[in-house]
Amino acid sequence: MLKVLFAAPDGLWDDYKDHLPDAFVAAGVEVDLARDHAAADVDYIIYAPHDGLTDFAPFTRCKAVLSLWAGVERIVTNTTLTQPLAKMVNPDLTQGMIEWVTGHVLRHHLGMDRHITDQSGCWVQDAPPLAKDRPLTVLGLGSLGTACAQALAGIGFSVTGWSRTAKDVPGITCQSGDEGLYRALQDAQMVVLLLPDTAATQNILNAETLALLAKGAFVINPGRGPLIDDDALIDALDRGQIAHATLDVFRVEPLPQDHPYWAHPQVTVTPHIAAETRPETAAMEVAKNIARSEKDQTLLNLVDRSSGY
Ligand code: NDP
Ligand code: OXD
Repeated sequence: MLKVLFAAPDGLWDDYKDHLPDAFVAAGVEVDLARDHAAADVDYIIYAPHDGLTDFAPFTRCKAVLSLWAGVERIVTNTTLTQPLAKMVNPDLTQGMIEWVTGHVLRHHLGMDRHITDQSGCWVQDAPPLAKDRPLTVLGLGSLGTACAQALAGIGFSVTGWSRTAKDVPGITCQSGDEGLYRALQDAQMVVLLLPDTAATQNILNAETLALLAKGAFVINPGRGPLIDDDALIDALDRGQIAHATLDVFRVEPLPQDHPYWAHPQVTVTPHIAAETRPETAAMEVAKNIARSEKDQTLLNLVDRSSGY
């Protein structure tokens, strides 16, 4: 019987302990699931960032580490981790992100705040443009970025997407590489960040790249905090180069109470809730991947250590 270690914060054990056994049965693998297997006995590790497990070296027979998170920046740089690492991709996670991104894009596109907060009796007919006249850029065309880009294009937005490698996504103008970044950001009225946090993506939105956007553009970041140079963003907000930033992720989480983002009138903070990994379907993904590994099939959603995601 396979020994699977659940190495994640306490609260997640409560969420997963009933779903995982059912998922293993459905995937046809016999598993002894526990939080306290001896390291040398462990076949697979189900992992979410926490302080309890930082040294992977003693897990000598472990065949793979399966992340419950899509973003793997807190584990991929761990030099003791030599086992294959799979990130979380899951339809519920993707759907959650589509809903969060679409909602916040439409809020800004339609100028909803003005009408929600101003009910003073002043009748000013300032209709928003149609989505097709609102150039919008999604940075990152992975599982989440592509799904969001296509959902927004489906509403009618004129969507450009940017990725590391060249892509061809129906309905999306695709750009890649350094030059592509400039083309993707130039005159964009909204930018959605769905990049991983790697050495190559940190501060990708900085004073120089923010200046490429159309004046009064909107920034929406459900990716990771370090993608944005915070000082440059606040400066761009104060100067009106950026009209509003909706931010779900931060360099330090929870976002400290005295962080300027909380008090800034043109910033909306949401507490890292854009897309949540749902235990029932995430358990199925993990079990499916372990079953694949046991059949000597390549793991799905393998992290490439050299690119860091
Ligand atoms: P993927 O790994 O599937 O996709 C990442 C995308 O970013 C790919 O298109 C990749 O390009 C692109 N990329 C990476 N590095 C670069 C670079 N240097 N230059 C240009 N493009 C680059 O990730 P997901 O779509 O699954 O998730 C994206 C991120 O969303 C996660 O890493 C995580 O940080 C965040 N997230 C946030 C959540 C929240 O609740 N706020 C929930 C879940 C995820 P290429 O296609 O060429 O490889
Ligand atoms: C994730 C996240 O990476 O929740 O899954 O941010």
